Amino acid sequence: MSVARTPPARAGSWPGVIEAYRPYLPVSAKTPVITLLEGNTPLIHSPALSERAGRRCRVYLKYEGLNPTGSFKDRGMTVAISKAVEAKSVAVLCASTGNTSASASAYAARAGLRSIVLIPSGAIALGKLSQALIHGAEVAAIEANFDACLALARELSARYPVTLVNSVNPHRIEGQKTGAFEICDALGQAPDVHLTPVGNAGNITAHWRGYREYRAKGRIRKLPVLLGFQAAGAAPIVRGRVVPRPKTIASAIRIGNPASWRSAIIARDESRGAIASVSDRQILDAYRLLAQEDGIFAEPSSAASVAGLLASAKAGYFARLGRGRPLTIVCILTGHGLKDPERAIKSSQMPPTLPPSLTAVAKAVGLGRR
Ligand code: AN7
Repeated sequence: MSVARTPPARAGSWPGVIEAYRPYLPVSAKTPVITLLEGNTPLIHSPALSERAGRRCRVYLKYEGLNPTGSFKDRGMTVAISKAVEAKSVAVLCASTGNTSASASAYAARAGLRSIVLIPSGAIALGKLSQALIHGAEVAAIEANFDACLALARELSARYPVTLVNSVNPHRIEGQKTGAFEICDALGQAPDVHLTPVGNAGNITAHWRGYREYRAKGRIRKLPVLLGFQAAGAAPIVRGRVVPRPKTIASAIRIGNPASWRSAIIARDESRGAIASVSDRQILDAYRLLAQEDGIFAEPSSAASVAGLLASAKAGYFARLGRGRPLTIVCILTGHGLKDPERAIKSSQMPPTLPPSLTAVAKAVGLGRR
């Protein structure tokens, strides 16, 4: 019997990132495609941020929270899990600040593989934990931070027959570069500036690879400037040294020793960009601004790219870069705000509890008298 390619899970126009970008990915006719139809996320124009970025700036948000498990990780996971099945693996393993584990456990469930996830105990957002649990992963909460979990996961995968699906698995990076492809396809060119949060630094590595490959294939002419943003309390690349105890409310990027450190620096330097830090206050301000002015709910770590945009605008960066030319700017919103409902509630006023009285309700919700 020949190994048939798994047909798309739903008839329709978008087949998922492997079928959409097959010539660019490490798959063959023999690779079983495990997909939840990830990718094809919207590139949304932001009037609020365009105005704040400055004259002649057009800012777009790549809303990766609309992927099947709510983050950009699905782009890499469809490739990593498909390749794991092709290699006859029966179990996958990852360490995670939450989103990787959500994605790995969903795609593993789809493929009929076991999944094992190591998370820093008490340090991941509840939505992400709920995903790993309901998809049936073996979840181990480790009394250590993410960096220690990743070291443990690497060691386990060296000693036991499990496939590591963190972004140290090259198939993850391959899949994640499709984010850059989609941006170019939507704009008809590369943006001038591409801003992204940086944690383990897989995504900035992947995006840079995507842009370079698209240029090599003649799909775009110029390359963007890449700006990466770490949280100030978890900014090893900015400081130039490992942060043993990273601290930030942005739990997804609470990482002190990024696996793709070196390739992030290459992306930064080759693109003539920068990797800088933003404070938790700046991250939360950007988080609320996105929700309240653009109607987009992204998780706090995602808002690091927008915090970076606002700080760069304030510092006159775009004015200097553009010198009167129009600039197209893309911020990656890596994950959905619903991943972390606790943070949204903490960042807001709790609603009042009222009797079912017309006048009391009208008064309390600001409708006043009539
Ligand atoms: C929402 O899930 O590392 O720089 O274990 O969840 O490619 O690591 C998540 C990272 C940004 C940083 N935004 O991306 C994990 C994990 C969100 C994230 C990042 C993550 P990388």
